Amino acid sequence: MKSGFVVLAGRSNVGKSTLLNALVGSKIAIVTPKPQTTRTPIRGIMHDDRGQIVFVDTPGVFLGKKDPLSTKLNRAVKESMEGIDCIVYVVDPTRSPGAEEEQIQKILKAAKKPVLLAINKSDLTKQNTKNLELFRAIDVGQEATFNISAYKHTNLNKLVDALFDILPKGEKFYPDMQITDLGHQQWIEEVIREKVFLALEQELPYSVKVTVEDIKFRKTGGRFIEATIWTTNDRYKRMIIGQGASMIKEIGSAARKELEAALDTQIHLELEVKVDANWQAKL
Ligand SMILES: Nc1nc2c(ncn2[C@@H]2O[C@H](COP(=O)(O)OP(=O)(O)OP(=O)(O)O)[C@@H](O)[C@H]2O)c(=O)[nH]1
Ligand SMILES: [Mg+2]
Repeated sequence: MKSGFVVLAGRSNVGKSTLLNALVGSKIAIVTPKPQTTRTPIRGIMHDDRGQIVFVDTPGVFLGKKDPLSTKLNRAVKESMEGIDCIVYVVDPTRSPGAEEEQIQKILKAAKKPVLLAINKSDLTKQNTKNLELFRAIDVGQEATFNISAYKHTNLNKLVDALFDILPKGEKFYPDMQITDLGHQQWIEEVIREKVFLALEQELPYSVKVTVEDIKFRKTGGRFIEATIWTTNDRYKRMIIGQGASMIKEIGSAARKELEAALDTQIHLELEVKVDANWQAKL
């Protein structure tokens, strides 16, 4: 038996969470086209005949802003490198490398762990583009480089084979049925936050956090969930609610559908929007 912890690291939007979900075979982490989607490291557990791999999805390294949220997210990436066995460095050749890649490479070198480079989104970059060459030239002392598509599951088996070669012999960390450390309530909050990110434009998503206030199991079956969408000012609050409450209805309906499908039960979801100007600073 082999076992160990593998961190998925890279800049925002490269597909780390998509890769986590693909490797574990279940949607654990939320995925959106917007940067800074992942806010806390989330573990996804892969069970295999050869052993167990605990993947740690991390927030993307993002240098665009110096706000308390970004500072916290960048710090979380560094902290995730402690006590792990290997790093999968995920890059996205649909964008050119920039200062963020340099920042990540510094973190990787300081971590002094084995690295595998995963050049993602190969479904979009099959032709040899200029960016692809730049990413292929990356040298962080990696053990190997893989062209993958997290979206289409391309070459993920090769990546996993290489991980099992690197990981030490060891016992399981989690029981066979467990695929994540994400708690039920936190998962519901994340599903709602994903729908907020998908519905709202530009900067607005980063002003938002979601908290579940109450989950009641109904005698007749189904669940009643009360949740709050927090934002930083009244103007944002009005935008999240939308004209005639159209936006909040859209968010609620999308979240409810996903929760119902995943839990296979009827959900009544009650959403309220509240303002807390300082929630990011309190993190
Ligand atoms: N075409 C294609 N799109 C992908 C692939 N992997 C991820 N994406 C898309 O890229 C976007 C970002 O994906 P995420 O998985 O949220 O990226 P992330 O690295 O976790 O982003 P942060 O959490 O913000 O750091 C989403 O729109 C995904 O659907 C891939 O292999 N191919
Ligand atoms: Mg993510």
